[in-house]
This record gives sequence, structure tokens and C-alpha cells, in this order.
Amino acid sequence: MKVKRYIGNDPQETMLKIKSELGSNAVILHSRKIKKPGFFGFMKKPLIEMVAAIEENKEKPERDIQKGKLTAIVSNPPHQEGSKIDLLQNQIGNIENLLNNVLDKIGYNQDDKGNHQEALYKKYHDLLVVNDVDPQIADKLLTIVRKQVSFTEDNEEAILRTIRIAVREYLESPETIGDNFEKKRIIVFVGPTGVGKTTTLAKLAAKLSITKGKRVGVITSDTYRIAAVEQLKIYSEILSIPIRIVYEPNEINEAIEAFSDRDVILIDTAGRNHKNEEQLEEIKTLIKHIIDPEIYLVMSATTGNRDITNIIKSYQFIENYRIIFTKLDEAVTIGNVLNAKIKTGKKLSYVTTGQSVPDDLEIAQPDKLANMIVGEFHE
Ligand SMILES: Nc1nc2c(ncn2[C@@H]2O[C@H](COP(=O)(O)OP(=O)(O)OP(=O)(O)O)[C@@H](O)[C@H]2O)c(=O)[nH]1
Ligand SMILES: [Mg+2]
Repeated sequence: MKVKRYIGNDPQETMLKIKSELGSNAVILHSRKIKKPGFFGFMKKPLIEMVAAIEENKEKPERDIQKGKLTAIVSNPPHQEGSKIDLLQNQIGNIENLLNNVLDKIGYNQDDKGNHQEALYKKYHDLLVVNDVDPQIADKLLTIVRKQVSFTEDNEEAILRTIRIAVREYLESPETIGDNFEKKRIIVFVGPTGVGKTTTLAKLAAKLSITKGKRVGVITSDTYRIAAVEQLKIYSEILSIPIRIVYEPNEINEAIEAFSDRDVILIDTAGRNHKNEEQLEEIKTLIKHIIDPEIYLVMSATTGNRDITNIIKSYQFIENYRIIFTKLDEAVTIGNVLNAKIKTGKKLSYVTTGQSVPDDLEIAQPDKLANMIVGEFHE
């Protein structure tokens, strides 16, 4: 039997601490309000102290934070003996009996408890799915959350908070272009048609040249539409950044070499229909010609889950890339950001939130995105 004292700001927080350390089999022996320590403690909201106990051979969930994932593992607390423990065991037995009597009296049985838990599970599953989180991913998340916090009605705040934490952990810290320009950087933007590749390139070009004072060069291989080259030329002129156009993939290295004085080269590509193999082949060939490219797959947050899944599949040929999500301002829900992160296993980098160059570009902050995904719950 392990007995430990826990303190939290409210009963839910204290219970969460107990559950995550001792597991759902922990029994509360005692609970009381205590004043915060210090001179001004008497003016503050009281803290909640709980004394909890767990039998030695019961399962205890732990967080495997190193991998950034929440997993439950089984471990046995050290063995303890002694008459005090026997006494406590008796007391717990009494409390359990008392509790069962009360539950019987109010007509609450284990089946009811199971039904309540299932109803809550379904409620949060539905809400995640309404926010466009893939149903299987919602299952995966809630299975983890259920190991951390019990699904009871008086615990909903803690459930929501734990879902948010799980989403945040799955989104992981973003990887951006960063500040290391000792070696020349070659950055390539790929993705479906019309998602905002060229606009995002222009935003990053402006940030790199104006804010970071880097020497930027722009190359475009999008010669399919006259307007595409013109669009990039206008941005280059405004930003005083040189631009080169390549018509064939094998010309790319010549263009890169011509930019030998640049710290960073940004390469725009034509929007490719992910269902068109031939068009994707062209991107593959272009990438193959570049030495050490850093690739950003640009997708729009307004694209549906099924299309995002297909887009991800068709870009599987790229071993290493980061993800940019555009048009967050237009998307009603952004569950797809989480779906794409989990399905690709690649890092998020930036999100864009409007047409304005360069302002509508942000680093993909997991906190903010998790709030957008989970915070959009409508009761
Ligand atoms: N609302 C909104 N519009 C955006 C955003 N980013 C880009 N756009 C708009 O989306 C449209 C397409 O942008 P482009 O940058 O030309 O897209 P692209 O991916 O380069 O398109 P293709 O080269 O034709 O494949 C333009 O009207 C942009 O202003 C964004 O974050 N929010
Ligand atoms: Mg473009």
C-alpha cells in the first residue's frame, strides 16, 4: 500500500495529479481545504489537499515524455509492511463499503458508470470529429486521455484540458527556417495548385531579407502560366530580390550557381495536381537535381480530410519535408493540421492567416493550434 499527500488548486486538479501518478485505482482517504502558505495566504482561494492510497500490485500509468507521447506502462510500487498499513487497509475497506452503500441507495451501479463513461467518450469523440479530426486519430487521442483522467461528468474541465495537452504533444514543436546561414540554404516549396505556395514564398522572402537581413535569391520553375512568373517578379521587384526562371529541371543547378552570393535561395514550383502522376514526376525530377534541398509541403487548411490524406500519399516520395498550412483564416475547422502532422510524422513549420505579404505568416505554435482545434468545441 502506497499512501501519498497531494495538493492542487481545485479538486479536479488534485484528482488529476493523483490519477496520473497512482492510476485510476487510487482511493481518496481524506480531503480538506488548506490555506496558501505565506502572509497573504489568507486572502487567496484555498488549496485542496487530498491523501490518496493505492494497493501495491495495482497498475500505475506513467508518462513517457521523452518520446513526446503519453503511454501507459505498468510498474509496481515498492513493497511496504506494518500494522499501520493494515489499519489503513481496513479503513479503506470501510470507506469502500460506505461508498457502495451510498451508491446503492441512489441507484447508481457500475453499469451506469460504464454508460456515463461511454457517453462522455462519445461526446468528446464527436466534438473532435466535428472539428475535422480524423475519427481514428480522435480514438487514439481519447484512449490516451482516458488513461490520464477519468471520464466522469464532474471532471469535464480536466478532460478538456487533458485533450488539449494531448493534441499539443502530438503537434510537437515546430521546425522553421531558423537562423543558421553558415551554409547556403536551398528551400523548395511544393504542393497542390492554388494553396498559396508563391504567396508564402514571398512572405518568407520578405522576412528573411528585411527582418533577418539575409541575401535572398528566388528561382521559379513555374513556367506553365505566364501570370505565375509575373506574380513572383512583382514581389521580387518590391522586395529588391533577384529572380531567375528555369524551364527544365536540369537547368536548376545553373540557376543555383548563379546565386553563389546569396545566403538563401527560395524555389517556387508549379502547383501540381496530386492525382496526376506525370505532373508529380516533374517535381520528383526537379528535387533530384538539387543538392541538399529543404522541402516545404504547402497545404491549405480549407482542404478536406480525404483530400489531405491523398495529397500526403502522393508526396510520400519526398523523404524529408516540413509542413506549411495556409488559409487558416478561411478554414472553419483546422483538425486537418493535426491529421496531417500525425499521418506524415513530419514537423509543422509555419501557418498563414491571410493574403497580406509579409504579415500573414506565423510559426506553427502547438499551443495556439491546440486551442484552435480543441477550443472550438460547441456544447
Ligand atoms: N485567405 C487566404 N488566402 C491566401 C493565403 N495564402 C495565399 N492566399 C491566396 O490564395 C491564392 C493563391 O495563392 P498563390 O500563392 O498564387 O498559390 P500557389 O500555390 O502559388 O498557386 P499555383 O502556383 O497556381 O499552384 C491567392 O489569391 C492568394 O492571395 C492565406 O493564408 N489566406
Ligand atoms: Mg504559385
